[in-house]
Amino acid sequence: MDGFTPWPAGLEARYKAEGYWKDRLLGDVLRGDPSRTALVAGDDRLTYAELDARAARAAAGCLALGIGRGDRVVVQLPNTAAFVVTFLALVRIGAAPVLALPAHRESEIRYLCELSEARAYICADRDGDFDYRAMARTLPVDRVIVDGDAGEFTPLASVDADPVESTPPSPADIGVFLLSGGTTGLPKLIPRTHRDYVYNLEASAGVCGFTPATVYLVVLPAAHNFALACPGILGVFATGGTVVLSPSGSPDEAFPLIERERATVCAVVPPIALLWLDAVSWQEEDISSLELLQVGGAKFAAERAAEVPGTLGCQVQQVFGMAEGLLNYTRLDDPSDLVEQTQGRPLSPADEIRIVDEDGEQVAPGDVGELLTRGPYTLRGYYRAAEHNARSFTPDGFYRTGDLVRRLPSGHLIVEGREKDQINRGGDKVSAEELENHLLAHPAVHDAAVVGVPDPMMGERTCAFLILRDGGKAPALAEIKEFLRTRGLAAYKFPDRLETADAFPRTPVGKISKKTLAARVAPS
Ligand code: OOB
Repeated sequence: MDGFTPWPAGLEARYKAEGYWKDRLLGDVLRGDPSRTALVAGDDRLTYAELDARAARAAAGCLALGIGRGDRVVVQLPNTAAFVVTFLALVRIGAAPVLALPAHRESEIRYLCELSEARAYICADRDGDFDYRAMARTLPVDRVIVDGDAGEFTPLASVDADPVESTPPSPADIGVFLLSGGTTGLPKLIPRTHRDYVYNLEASAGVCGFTPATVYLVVLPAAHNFALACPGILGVFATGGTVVLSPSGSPDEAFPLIERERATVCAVVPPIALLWLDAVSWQEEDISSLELLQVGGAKFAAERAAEVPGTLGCQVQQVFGMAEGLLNYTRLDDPSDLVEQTQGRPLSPADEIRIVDEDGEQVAPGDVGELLTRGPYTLRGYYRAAEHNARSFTPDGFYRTGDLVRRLPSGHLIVEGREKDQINRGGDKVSAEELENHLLAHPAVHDAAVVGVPDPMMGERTCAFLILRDGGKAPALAEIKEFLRTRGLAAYKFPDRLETADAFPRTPVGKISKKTLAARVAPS
């Protein structure tokens, strides 16, 4: 597989011998009782047998279009049954979905199509005012498949044929590509093999106590690793429970679904958890079925975590994960101080953790340093990114997370900050360099530096410092947003605030000091 960095043979043998990697495939995760409900989405209510049959027909339909093993397909679908069926169909025939978020726009999607040399792009017809079909017309792919009104393109409903036998993929093949949060000018693709992702979702389902009685409400984008496989949709399928899709995490949409479907588990980012903690006082729905609220993607404050059981009537679990692999969970039987104050401990006994200083030396136990990790479900290299990989991994294959953590004697990690040049906007990741590059294209901008500003709801918001060209007039925030929209950048990456500067403060080695810049706008 070109562009894929395999695990070394010694570790591969170990992960197999110790039972982390089994010969299981992502296409075989539907393990529930055939007559039980697997998926509830809008008006769709599918049993395991029905979902299996739909996936088999869609898989045959893809094969008939010439999509098959080893192909990549960019998938950009919202939380609908079509997403689930499409995902299952592609992984069954060994075509790897490249999972874009519904919020991505031409800048991101074009790059994903190019980098992955996608055979097809599968999208919805619209998202509110935005027309995916208009965007699709300019993309470098031979085939566009549209869920809904397809216009001149292939309707997703027509990707349907009588099931046929096909050669299954190998467990060592790439099963799915996830998107990295990114610290560079362009997003990176994370290849996840069938066997590592199956381990990821099965082990997660074990730690989170999923059973056939689990009713899992999806409020985050289904294409995000957290909602998909931590344990997520796939973890539910592997243990025989029911998945319920919500279009969003808004209490107006999510609470009625919890009440109606008697949902037991939900995964959210901190801003949604904060919203729910407030919303219980005015929402009238009965959400007493909820047993577990998983919170992750960004730091969830200990004080707020402590409020969850009393206010929402369920257990809270902190999840510190990454699309690159490593997952940390607080355990269901952890004492409350660990659940509230830490971001959990590694999922797997085979996860290796190093916490290092700037010179790469391990810090003293309990000290803060950068988290490095390797293990049976953590990537060994981004896809087709040799140069970046040389910086992102140690010579012995540890992934440099860019997260600053300290470790308690129990093994639990506390996230103390970040070293990477990224803004974590309520769980949505914004690469400073990517946004800066777009800002630099604006005619009034001479130089740009993007930093995070603390925010009570979002954790951080995005502030762009601009040095203007000689005599230039400072553009208004609305104008900059409109400019970025025309450049096809996803809206969650737009700055929330603009500041101008005459010069940027520099570190002793001459790099822009983002710390100094951030301090200028931090609330005192
Ligand atoms: C999840 O995945 P990504 O790939 O969107 O982002 C990973 C990064 C981490 O490196 C860290 O910087 C941050 O997001 N992060 C957290 C956190 N969870 C993630 N920072 C502080 N506290 C936490 N609990 O965000 C993700 C993937 C799987 C499960 C959950 C989250």
